[in-house]
Formats: sequence, structure tokens, C-alpha cells
Amino acid sequence: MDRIAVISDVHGNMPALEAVLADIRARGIDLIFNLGDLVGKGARSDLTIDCCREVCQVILRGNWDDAFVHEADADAALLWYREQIGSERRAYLDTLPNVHNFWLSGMRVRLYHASQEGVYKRVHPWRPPEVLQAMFDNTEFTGFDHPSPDIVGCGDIHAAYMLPMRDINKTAFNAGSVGNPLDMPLATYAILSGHYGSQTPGSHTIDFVRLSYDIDAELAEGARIGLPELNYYAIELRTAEYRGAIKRREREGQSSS
Ligand SMILES: [Mn+2]
Repeated sequence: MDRIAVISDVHGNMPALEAVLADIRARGIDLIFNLGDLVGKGARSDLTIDCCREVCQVILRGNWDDAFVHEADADAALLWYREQIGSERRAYLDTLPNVHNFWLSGMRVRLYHASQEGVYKRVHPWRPPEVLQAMFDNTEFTGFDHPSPDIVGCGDIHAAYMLPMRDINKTAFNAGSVGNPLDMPLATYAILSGHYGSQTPGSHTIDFVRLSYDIDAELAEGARIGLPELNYYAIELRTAEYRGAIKRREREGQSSS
């Protein structure tokens, strides 16, 4: 059996990435596929890009990677992150592909960052069946050169899941987030096993790994280099609550007082 580590949404958090890579190495896994969002939020987008380029065989484009390259209306935080990575890494981010298709024990697997519609089109697992089933569609974004997959793997929402869809006999999974998990404050990734590249039916597995890592070290690095919105970032890492929800609560608290 071959094993593939599927990592996503590292978001510049090097202590989390190092914990995940150490775990992957300890298991003897040497295929690592990355579903994008290498950058933004965390302290070291620059080092994260360099490290992932070295260790990942596949790196897909995420919405933050795309915004780092193409967002014309950049706010102060985005400009700070862009400055950190410099022009060569920014040009590299613009080379990242949308999808990766492969066979695993007779199953067609497709990986992408967020959904079949693009990096900015989010799908949560509580959406209606027709929305979830559309995750397997071929679109302009996925291309039309491979048939509809049996298994789709994505990231983007920073929350791991596995979702069998009995009506269509397909499975979607979300690899969770390495560096900015919003389901529980542990660095998360997925492991696929099966015969990589084989069209012969056989067994496969989809597993999830949750790891504690040095959150204090990441926040200390953020403080040292003046990371934007460090206070919100600290709450996200320690409690897994999204900063958008925290800000909304703060606004509501102000308006009611
Ligand atoms: Mn993300």
C-alpha cells in the first residue's frame, strides 16, 4: 500500500508545519500533496513557501495564494504579507495549478482547494445534497480532461471531515488545516492509502491526524516581526474560533452597550 499525506491551509505557521512534517516522516510517508493557502495569517509565509516547495510533490492554488498575486485592492495586512514574501515567491504562487487528478486503488481522486467552481467558492458540509454532489462536477476551473472523480479532497474551511454520499456512491473529504485549524486547536492533516496510480480496484483508507504543536513559538515569532492582527490570530490558534466571528461579537457588544 502507498500512503499520501494530504496537507492544506498551512498559512505561514512554521511550528505547525514542522510538527506535521515530523509526524509524516515518523510514519515513513514520502508523498505529500498540498491543497494550497500556504500564505497569509501566520508569521512566516516566506519560509512556508520555501519549505513546501522542497517537500511537497504537488502544491495547488488556494484563495490566499491567488490574492497574494492578483488582489488589486490590497489592504495594509495583505501589503505586509506581500512585502515579506518578495517578488520571486509571488511569481511562484502564480504558477500553482487548480486541481490534481490521480488513481488510487481503482478510484479516481481529485484534489482542489475549495470547490469545483474555484478557489473563492466555499462549500460547507452542511449544504444541501445537490450542492455537495456538484463538488464532483467538471467545470471550467477543474478542466474537462478527466471523468468525474469518485473521491474529492479539499481544504479551505479549516475543518476536517469525511462525507460519504450514498446516492451517488462518492466520497468527499476535507483535510482540515495545518496552520490555522478552526475545528479544534490542533494541527490537522489527512492520510490516504491505497495503490497510487493503479486503476485496479482494491481497498483504500482516508484517515485524519491531529497534532499539538508549539503555539507559543508561533505567536512569539508573530510578535517579534509585527504580524498584522496578532491578537485575533492568537485567539484563533488557542481556541479555533474564526476571527470574523470574534469581530462580529465585539461589534454587537459595542452596539448593545
Ligand atoms: Mn485557508
